[in-house]
Amino acid sequence: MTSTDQPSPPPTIRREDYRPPAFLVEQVDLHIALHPTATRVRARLALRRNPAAPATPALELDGEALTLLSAALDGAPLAADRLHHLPGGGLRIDGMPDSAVLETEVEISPEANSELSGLYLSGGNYFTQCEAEGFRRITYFPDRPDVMARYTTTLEADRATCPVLLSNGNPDGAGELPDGRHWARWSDPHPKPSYLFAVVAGDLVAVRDRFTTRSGRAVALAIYVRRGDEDACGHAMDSLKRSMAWDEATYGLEYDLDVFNIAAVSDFNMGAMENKGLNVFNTKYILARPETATDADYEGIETVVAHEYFHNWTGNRVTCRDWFQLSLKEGLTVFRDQHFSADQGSAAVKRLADVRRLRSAQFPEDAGPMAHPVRPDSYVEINNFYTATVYQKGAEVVRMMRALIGEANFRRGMDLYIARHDNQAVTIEDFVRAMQDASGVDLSRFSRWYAQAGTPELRVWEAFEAGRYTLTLSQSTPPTPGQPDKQPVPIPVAMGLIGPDGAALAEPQMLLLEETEQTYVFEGLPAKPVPSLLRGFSAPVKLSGLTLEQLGFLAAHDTDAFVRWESSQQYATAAMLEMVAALRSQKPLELPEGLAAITAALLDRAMEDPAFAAEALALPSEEFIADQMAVADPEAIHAVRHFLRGALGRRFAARFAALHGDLAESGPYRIDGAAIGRRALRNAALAYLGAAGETARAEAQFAAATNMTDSLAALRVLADSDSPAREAALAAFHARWKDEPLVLDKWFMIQAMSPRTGAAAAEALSHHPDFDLRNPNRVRALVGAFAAGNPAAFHAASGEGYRFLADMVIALDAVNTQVAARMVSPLGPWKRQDAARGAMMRAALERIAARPGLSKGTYEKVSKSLA
Ligand code: 0A1
Ligand code: ZN
Repeated sequence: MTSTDQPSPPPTIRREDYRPPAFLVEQVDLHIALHPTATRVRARLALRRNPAAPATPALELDGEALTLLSAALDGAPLAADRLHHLPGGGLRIDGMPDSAVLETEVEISPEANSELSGLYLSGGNYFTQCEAEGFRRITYFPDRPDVMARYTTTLEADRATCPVLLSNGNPDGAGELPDGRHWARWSDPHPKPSYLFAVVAGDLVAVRDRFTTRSGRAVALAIYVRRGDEDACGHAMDSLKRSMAWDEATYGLEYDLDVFNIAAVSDFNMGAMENKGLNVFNTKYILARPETATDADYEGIETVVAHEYFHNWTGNRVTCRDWFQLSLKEGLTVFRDQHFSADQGSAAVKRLADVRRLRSAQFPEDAGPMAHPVRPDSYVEINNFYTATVYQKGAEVVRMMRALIGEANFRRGMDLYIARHDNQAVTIEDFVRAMQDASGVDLSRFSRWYAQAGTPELRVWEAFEAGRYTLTLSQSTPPTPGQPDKQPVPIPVAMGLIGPDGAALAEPQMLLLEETEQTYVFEGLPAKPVPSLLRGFSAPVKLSGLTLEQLGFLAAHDTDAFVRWESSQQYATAAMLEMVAALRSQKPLELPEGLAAITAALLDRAMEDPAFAAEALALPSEEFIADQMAVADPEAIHAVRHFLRGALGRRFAARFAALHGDLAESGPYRIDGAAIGRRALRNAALAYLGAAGETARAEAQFAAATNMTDSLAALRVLADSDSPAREAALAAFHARWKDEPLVLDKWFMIQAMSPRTGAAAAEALSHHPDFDLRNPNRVRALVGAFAAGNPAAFHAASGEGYRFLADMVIALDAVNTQVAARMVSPLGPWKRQDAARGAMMRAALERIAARPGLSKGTYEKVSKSLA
């Protein structure tokens, strides 16, 4: 390459290029001698030619950041002319027989691994992360999910610093070695892909419990944490046992090993990982005490513990053929964890939270430069596709499938899927086929949901004459990158008709909109009904066409909690968009009386279901309003929302104050749904009072709080205020919690998301001694929260917010490329901003793109954003 040549862009991997592996691995025996800078990994692979693949003389193995010490085939050292190092770090071995035993030894440095993929050190302890392609950073291997093998793992380390030695499967021996070292052997009877391999070693303590499966298998449960955190594992353990029982009761799926271990680590790229028999968790999703964790944290723990446990069948026993099939395990498993959490408390409130999340994370993704189908067609870096589309939209697609074929057929379909494909690596088509075969329902058209990106838009028209009500529904899906033209998708629309007095005028039913437009006729109605559509959010679409009057009516009268909530949100959205327009033409802002009436009605009924009331009282986010505009106006949106919160707070001050007083907690702290709902409503009232300028209550609550939910809610109000108590409260919080990393994350996050924090203040926080670019939780708490959760500051007209994010991405890309690439997302939708902001966002992207040596993950995000 001459000096003027650009390095060639990293290759695109395409789904259509899938080829079965040339060789399969039957057995893997690993011996890992742990050392911070020089860990030795010996691997013995029993290989066999794959009868299902065209014969090739060479074996290719993936490898990355490995130093090869030796390689032997069937006991004989491999001659140099048969062993070739490949450009990406892999190996090629020529002249392969049909079956062979390959033995390699490599050296790796866990300490040098800031990528947190492969084997790394965190707080002096060893952890691994192998999904998606981290196993190749531990040993040479065909590191792809369709190579499933049985593993034994022998670990060896210093006994004093590494008393705990864990891997997948069941324990299979342990003993002493000279020089203060010891060993332990693990053996996993179930064939698995390499991405489910795990090792945890170090000075950790176990919190233990037991579970007996319904067929009588005794399972020893353990959660490994750092000394001092043992008292913070109760909720995680309880969630695990409830998950195990739920999967037996709901799907007849039992656990399949003698032990189930979880280890918690504070440096982790994601939430948690479902390694076979040895889940590894971000501490954020394990540790909780009332003083340090919020109700949302408790709910997050329950959900993530369940999610990783459920992967044991949907992901591990039946896994993915290739990474394009990621939603096969992720969409299905999110569907399962959502269902589980709904069963634990209020299903309706859980559904609102899930829909809110889908809309805030997935809808924007589907409308932006990285839009992709639930089953993508191509990628550059697979780590960029652990997305809200693959996870949350994937779960919605499974949910719709269940609605179409019915619950009983869905259960039969799950049984068939697992019976057919246990111990196989399969595709999304295999899953759909099982559902189709079990139900007899043709799902070929439905499969478009997996293939087509973009959020379908559903429109409603109505006519009423002489007792005959005609409802016309139409759909269209906007173009997305690489997919200019879309076909209609089958949309299940759960609905009812409501009469003027609020009574149902027809039985609730499920319409199926399969074509671009369909008309449904209802005869013999006594009066013109209001249609209640998409009950329970029966499809992940955008609905429009109802009038403000109808929305107000539904918010007050519908029997479906989702439609009541949705209608009040849609009403508020419409009102806020009008106010943004008013503000832009220099008109004074006023509290819309219709919105005040909806709020009054919500307050009247608030105590019937406090959790629901808290959700319904929250105004749509600034991001959501921006998504409804052709060209966003972050300043005006922020001003409108700020004004409205203040105006509602003032109008209903007495009622909010009464709620806040009445809902004061008495007795011990509890984390059941009722108690969580009461705290949520009480803190919603506190926030409205704060918005109206009344911060005395927040000060008192902050001083007296005995749980983190109340403490943080009060701190948020103070942080968003111009009260003199703001700085003192932030300083007191820091002083009290400076040694609790998960709480310190909250301290960063509150400030990052506060409208009082400008881009310059966020930048200043990145120089705080407690900020750490190597800790993904801390980066998400400051940089992620600022860029995604503080739109007014991020989109500051000066461009400082964009510059700060670009600086952070560039710095991060040298430390942890996965986290760096994730942080690029907020710069993506530059076409949705005005010309000046759009140009500055582009400039920030171009500055990142121009960096020499950029990782392929960050390159993919930046180049697709610029396209
Ligand atoms: N399978 C995990 C998600 C996960 C993906 C990648 C990771 O490291 C790069 C870690 C976890 C889940 O769905 O929970
Ligand atoms: Zn998952």
